Amino acid sequence: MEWTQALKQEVADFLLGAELEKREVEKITSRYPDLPIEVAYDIQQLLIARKEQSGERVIGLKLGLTSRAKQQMMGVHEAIYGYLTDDMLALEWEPTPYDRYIHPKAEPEIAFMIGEDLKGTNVTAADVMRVTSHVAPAIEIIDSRYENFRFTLPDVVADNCSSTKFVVGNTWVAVDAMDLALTGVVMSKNGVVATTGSGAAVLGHPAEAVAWAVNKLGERGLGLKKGQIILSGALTEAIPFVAGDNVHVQISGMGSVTFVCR
Ligand code: OOG
Ligand code: MG
Repeated sequence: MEWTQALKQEVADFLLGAELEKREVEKITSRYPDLPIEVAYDIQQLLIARKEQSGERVIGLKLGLTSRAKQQMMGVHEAIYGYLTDDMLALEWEPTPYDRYIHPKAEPEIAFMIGEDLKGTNVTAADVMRVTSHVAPAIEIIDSRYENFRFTLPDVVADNCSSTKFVVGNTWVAVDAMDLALTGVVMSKNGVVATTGSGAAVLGHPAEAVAWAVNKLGERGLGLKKGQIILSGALTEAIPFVAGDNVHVQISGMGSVTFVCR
């Protein structure tokens, strides 16, 4: 079949509609089983363009499915990237209402603050570390628009990688002060430990994951910009939460961050 611009736009608007109306929809590949991954990234770009038209601003990038735990949980074997907008940024201690979500889950992440533009197709983890000014602990809230949180790789890419909210801790640490692979993480819900992991869970080193995304963007002539925030991917599996829950993520050497849902 032919993926015309009009069809890509239709799919982008379908997913945006699901997000706005907070309802689950059938995955795209049920109707279009041959959706190529590159077309899925085109749809994602159109979806982000719509958000920009409605006043949202792109402030960074997120990686997804970078750890074996997440890949096994979702039944896929490749990493993905999507965009973060200003509308997705929640402040720590500022509770977000549960009714803005469909079926949300929380993930512990490392946020990279990018201090210089970075673009290319041979970018290494060392390049990423060089342009990263600081890192901080973060919590990403994912909320797939698909029924039962089930999808294939092209589905989740088109859906901007399930993104909906994120919170970044307020202690930013110089990146050269950290061994990001050995860094340990503990995620708790309502004071009870839920998952544990380490930086090495993310493609061996979180900066490797970011380098992977920069090279993928490079194939499209895109790159990272100074001032952007990059979430390098969940360090453990995601946990569901409900109204009234709080999620706390502690990362050794980086302090902690809390997300509150009301
Ligand atoms: C896709 C997004 C995964 C991560 O950090 O691995 C993600 C999903 O699991 O719905 O954000
Ligand atoms: Mg994530």
